[in-house]
Amino acid sequence: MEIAPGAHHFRRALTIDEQRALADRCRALMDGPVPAYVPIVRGGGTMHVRMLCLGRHWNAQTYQYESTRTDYDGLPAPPLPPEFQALARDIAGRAGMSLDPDLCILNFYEADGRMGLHQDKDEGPVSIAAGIPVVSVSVGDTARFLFGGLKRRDPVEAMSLCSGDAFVFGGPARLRYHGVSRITPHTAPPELGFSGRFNVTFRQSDEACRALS
Ligand SMILES: O=C(O)CCC(=O)C(=O)O
Repeated sequence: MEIAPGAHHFRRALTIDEQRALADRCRALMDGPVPAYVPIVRGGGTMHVRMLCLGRHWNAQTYQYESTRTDYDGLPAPPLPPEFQALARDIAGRAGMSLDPDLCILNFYEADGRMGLHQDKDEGPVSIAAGIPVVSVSVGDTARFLFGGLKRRDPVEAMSLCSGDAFVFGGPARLRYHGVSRITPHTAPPELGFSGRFNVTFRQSDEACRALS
């Protein structure tokens, strides 16, 4: 469903088996040798998610991507698995867009997890000007997702992102503000056997744009 020009919400884009496989992979990565952590942003605030970046690390102090986590433990960002890239390409294609992701941010939200309204604008001017989309996939508890306009104070639309949903925003929607105001606990499909919410977003950097041109 296109909810605004360039913004698409796909309900249950993933089957329950695909959701389980994605959650298992996210958990293994987040508890792996380069573990997820709770970032502290440059204003000093603590984020309300556990985060792990793949491909390159998004530095919460400089708001830039880098190869090692210089704002935390100096470890290198793990590579982006090919099956994650394939998933993101496939979902972007369903929205009629093209994405060759080299960046991925995994977030895990506990029951009290949230994320303030923000723009995704650190992937580079070329990628953003081209409207290359961000592809977001969610598994687990339902989130109240806020989707605003191009200015922070523009009105926001609230929608539920449920387990298996995908959300794509590119083209004229690429810089729209968005965030998560709350998680509804105990809404994950019981077959998944966990509570909390994984959200995976895929992005394409200017370096990846240049490598393709
Ligand atoms: O969890 C979500 O649905 C949104 C995540 C997000 O906005 C981000 O990672 O930049």
